[in-house]
Amino acid sequence: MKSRAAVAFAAGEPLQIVEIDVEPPRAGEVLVRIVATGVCHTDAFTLSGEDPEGIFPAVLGHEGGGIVVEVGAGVTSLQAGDHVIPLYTAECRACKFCLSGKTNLCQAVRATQGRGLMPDGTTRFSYQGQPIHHYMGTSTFSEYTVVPEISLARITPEAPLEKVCLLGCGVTTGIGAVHNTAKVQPGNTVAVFGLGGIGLAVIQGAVQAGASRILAVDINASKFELARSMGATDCVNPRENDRPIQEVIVEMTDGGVDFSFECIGNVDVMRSALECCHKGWGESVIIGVAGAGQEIRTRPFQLVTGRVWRGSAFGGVKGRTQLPGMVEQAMRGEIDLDPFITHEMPLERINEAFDLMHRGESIRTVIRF
Ligand code: NAD
Ligand code: DAO
Ligand code: ZN
Repeated sequence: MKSRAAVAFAAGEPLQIVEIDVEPPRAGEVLVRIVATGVCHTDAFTLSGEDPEGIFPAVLGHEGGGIVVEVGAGVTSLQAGDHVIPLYTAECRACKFCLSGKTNLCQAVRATQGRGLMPDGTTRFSYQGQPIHHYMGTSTFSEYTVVPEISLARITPEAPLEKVCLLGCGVTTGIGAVHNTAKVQPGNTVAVFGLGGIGLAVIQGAVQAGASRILAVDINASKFELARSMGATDCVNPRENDRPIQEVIVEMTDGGVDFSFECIGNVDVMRSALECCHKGWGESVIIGVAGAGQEIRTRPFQLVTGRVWRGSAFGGVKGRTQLPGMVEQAMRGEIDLDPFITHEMPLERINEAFDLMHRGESIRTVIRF
């Protein structure tokens, strides 16, 4: 079938809106009509050429919501008409990782997904006879996409897809990191570095967890108003301080915070986030994705003296099991998606969404098909 899609033909070039060919789903696969998709910093990271796994040409996009059109042979958990959120972290419920009870990092389709292919090693997308790669197993920048059954969370059809699509990445990542990775408790203090979609979701998660103080850190002061309205108690701009920001935070918080979250992808900020944690027990969670080949540094004594460095992918959330419940939470108003949606536009204007992000003017742009 034909599908309108925004294709990344080469790193560093704008996406091109073209009509691609999409093959029907094969065994274990599902054809989905994407209704809406968010545009995340990670899409921009891949498009920039910095992503070591970036492959071109490809259909990017990983924050979508859609409706099942057709299922391939052997698909049992979904049928046409089901409302779904594609998952860049699959959940097969059978691999060593899924069965460990310790991680959400299912590996069932990891190898082929990383090579921009479906699990059988081929692609369902082409343009003028030339193959186009998949991206993160989701490729939501196409009106029609093909996704493995194990990479789809079935959600209530009552949920507005143009909002809950954000649970496909940013909001789930931030809120999940607070509850599943850090396990923030009532009364804890929290510092959040980077107030994009991920950092603001961390703030929302910290409020849910009952954090007593939430320090919001960004070099773009225009982010502070929204951060405050979402529950930040203190806003800190590193550019307005002439000493390392970790020193400022340690002083503001009587020795450091209980938890910090790096939501930027900057290895120097990762160090600040670790070192602003309280001696003896403070924990820092890395969420941001740094450029290829970059490394983190600190003095080992920071860890010897009780600070802990962790990382979190998709907020530690098992998508098929937990995402439907998070959608229900959004429906009940326990997760507020509205503050994240600063812009909406049709697919034809998707490059504007990237420009807004690069200028720091948007939190999330939702693309409607
Ligand atoms: P974003 O670009 O919208 O937000 C980043 C924020 O960081 C901006 O407000 C920016 O002003 C601020 N910032 C930049 N440099 C700074 C500095 N030196 N000090 C303080 N603030 C600074 O990005 P986003 O969509 O919120 O994504 C954040 C990061 O999370 C990205 O690296 C993205 O790839 C990553 N990510 C990770 C996961 C995961 O599962 N681990 C999931 C989604 C996104
Ligand atoms: O299992 O090896 C693996 C990788 C799982 C993917 C984790 C991705 C987390 C960060 C990417 C940003 C997502 C938008
Ligand atoms: Zn698995």
